[in-house]
Amino acid sequence: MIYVTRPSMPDFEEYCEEIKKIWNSKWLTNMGEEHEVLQKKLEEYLGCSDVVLFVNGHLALESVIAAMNFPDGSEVITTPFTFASTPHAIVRNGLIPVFCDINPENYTMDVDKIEELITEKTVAIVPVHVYGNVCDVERIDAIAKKYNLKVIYDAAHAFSIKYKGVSVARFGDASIFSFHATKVFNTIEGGAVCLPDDSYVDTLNNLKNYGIRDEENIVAVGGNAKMNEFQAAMGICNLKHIDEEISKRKVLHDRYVERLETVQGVKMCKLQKEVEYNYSYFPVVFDGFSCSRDDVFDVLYENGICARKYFYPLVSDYQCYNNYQMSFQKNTPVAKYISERVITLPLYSELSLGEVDKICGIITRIGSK
Ligand code: T4K
Repeated sequence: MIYVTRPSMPDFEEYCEEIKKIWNSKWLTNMGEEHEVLQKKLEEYLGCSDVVLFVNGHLALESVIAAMNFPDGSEVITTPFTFASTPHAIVRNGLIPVFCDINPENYTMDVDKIEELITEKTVAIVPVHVYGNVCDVERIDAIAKKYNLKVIYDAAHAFSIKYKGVSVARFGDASIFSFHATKVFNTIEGGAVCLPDDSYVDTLNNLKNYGIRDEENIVAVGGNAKMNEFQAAMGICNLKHIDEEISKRKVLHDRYVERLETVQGVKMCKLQKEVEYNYSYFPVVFDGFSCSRDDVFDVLYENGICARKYFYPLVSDYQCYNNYQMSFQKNTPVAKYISERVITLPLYSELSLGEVDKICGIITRIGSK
C-alpha cells in the first residue's frame, strides 16, 4: 500500500545515540534533560517566547483552553472542517462549539462570517490552519480585539510555516502544534502550546503534571500530559532534518501540481501569497470531475493507494454530537460541499516521484473516461 503519510524517522543509529543518554541517566520522563533541550530548541525554531511540551497535540489544545478558565457553557467559534480533536477539546472543557463556515479557496475559517456568530456568551475563536493553509490572522486578530475574545490557533498542521516572514506560532493568544507520527515534524506522539509571553506557562505546567510545584506543594488539580524522554529524543533528532524534510515534500508537491493542473474537475489549493509552506498535506477537490470523490477514492484503493478523506464527515456531523445540547449552529454549506468532494493524496518525504506519477496517472485515466 501507499499510505496517505509515513512518519519521518532519523537514522536508527542517530536515534540510538540520542537515547543512550536516557539509558545512562535512567531518567525516562517527568521533564528530564531531553524534554528541556527540545523545549528550548523549539522556542528558538518557532520563534516564540515560550513553548510548553505535551504528550500529544490534543492535550496541548485541551489544556490551553482549560488554562484560560472560561465560564461553563461559554461559546467558542471554530471550524467544522477539522479533525476530531478541535471540537472535542472545546466540548471536554464544558464549552459550546459554534461552527463557522470555511472559505472555498483554502478551507480556513471564512472571516466574513465570524462576527455574525458572536453573542454575549462568546469567549474565544479557535481557527485551524488546515493542511498548513494560514488563516486570515490579521482579520481574526482585529475581530478578537473588537469583541475582547481570546484566539487559540489549532496549528496542528502548520509546524515551521511562516506568514510574511513571521512564524505562525506567534499569532493569537496561543497556538498548538501536533508532533504526531503523521506530521511533518514528529516526536512519535507529541504536541506543544506556543505562547507570546509567559502568562499561561505556570498554569499549563500544572495542568500537565498534577499541579505539582514541588514534593509538598500541589497547587492545582492538574492531570498528566507530559512528553516523555523518548519522545523528546525523537524530536531532537527530527528537528535536525526538518529543512531537508520540507524540501523533499516540496518537490513532490510541485510534481502533483504539474501533473494534475490540467485535469478537468480536479481543484487544488492555490498557494497563498507570503506563506512559507511545510507541504504537510495534498488536498484535492473533485468538482466537475467525471465521477464522484468516493469513486476516485475506491479506484485509488483498488490500486494500492490509501488516500484519506480528511476531513469528512464534518465534525459537526459526528454521531457523538447528535444528542448533544447543540444550540450551536451547523449551517456551513461551503464546508459541507468541500468535505463531500475532498481527498488528501499521499505526501511524505520518502514517497517517490514515480509513485506520485502513478497516482496522478490513475486520476488522469479516470478523468478521461
Ligand atoms: N488538531 C488537528 C487539526 C489535527 O489534525 C490533529 C491531529 C490534532 C489537533 C491533534 O493532534 P494529536 O493529538 O494527534 O497530536 C491522524 C493522526 O493521528 C492525527 O494526529 C492527525 N491530526 C489526523 C489528521 O490524522 P488518523 O486517525 O487518520 O491516523 P491513522 O492511524 O489512520 O494514520 C494515518 C496514516 O498514517 C496511516 O494510514 C498510515 C500512516 N501511519 C500512521 C501511524 C500512526 C504510519 O505510517 N505510521 C504510524 O505510526 O489520525
